[in-house]
Amino acid sequence: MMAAAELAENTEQYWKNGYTVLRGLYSADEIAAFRAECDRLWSLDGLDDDLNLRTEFRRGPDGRFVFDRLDPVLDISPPLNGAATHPALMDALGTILGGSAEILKAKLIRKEPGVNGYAAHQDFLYWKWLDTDPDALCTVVVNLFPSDEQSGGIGFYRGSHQRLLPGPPENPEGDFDPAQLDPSTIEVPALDAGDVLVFHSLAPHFSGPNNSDRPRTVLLPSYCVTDEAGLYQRYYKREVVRRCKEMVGFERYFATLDSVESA
Ligand SMILES: O=C(O)CCC(=O)C(=O)O
Repeated sequence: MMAAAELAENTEQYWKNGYTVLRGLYSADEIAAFRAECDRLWSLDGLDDDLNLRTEFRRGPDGRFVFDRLDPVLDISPPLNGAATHPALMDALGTILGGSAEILKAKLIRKEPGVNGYAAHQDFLYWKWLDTDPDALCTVVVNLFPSDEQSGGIGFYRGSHQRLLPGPPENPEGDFDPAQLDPSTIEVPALDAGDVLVFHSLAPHFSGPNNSDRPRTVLLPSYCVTDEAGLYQRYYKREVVRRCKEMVGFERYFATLDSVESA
């Protein structure tokens, strides 16, 4: 467990800046075991199948689709489930958020060298349907390798987590336009393997491409302070239907299908 004084400082930073970094929650052996587990997961049969609803793709260095995330992941990975529900983490989250946290969702993102990052957004935009106070929701980033700006680490606009920012005029319900925020508030925390970022559901964040020569692998569980049972089940039942309805992640499948039709 973390020392109370250190955790008090983390709690203050979290509410002031919208994020904080927790250190020393996992042992070096635990991190090594999580990495080995990621290698196992990445070699499972069928991950590269376009119709696998668990996997999503991103554009790689040569413009081709590369498989970059497993979402959900906890149900097929007891070790990563252990990471996301680790007593030291749950204890720290309880203090920071001021109440007992339940897992909402969890994904594993492995950003290979050269692979693109994620445009600026606030997670809460995607969770409006939960009808929950944004202060009750957060995301945790468990870093399995060192991460910084060069390797495509996550960057934040410090202290801009007070409200949901509007999208651009042509898409007011969409992700906010980063031009409305002050670029001098951007920080990309440099993290060691095992460091844990915790960020508020309204914290505006983004990431760049991985320009390093190592994968930047992170486990990203999100949590909610709630008494409601079955939140995780509710989230993924809705998410699986959404992906099918909105055809999320099927781009490569459709491209292949079109080439078959015209052959
Ligand atoms: O892994 C990354 O680089 C960013 C991920 C992210 O921002 C998200 O999934 O919300």
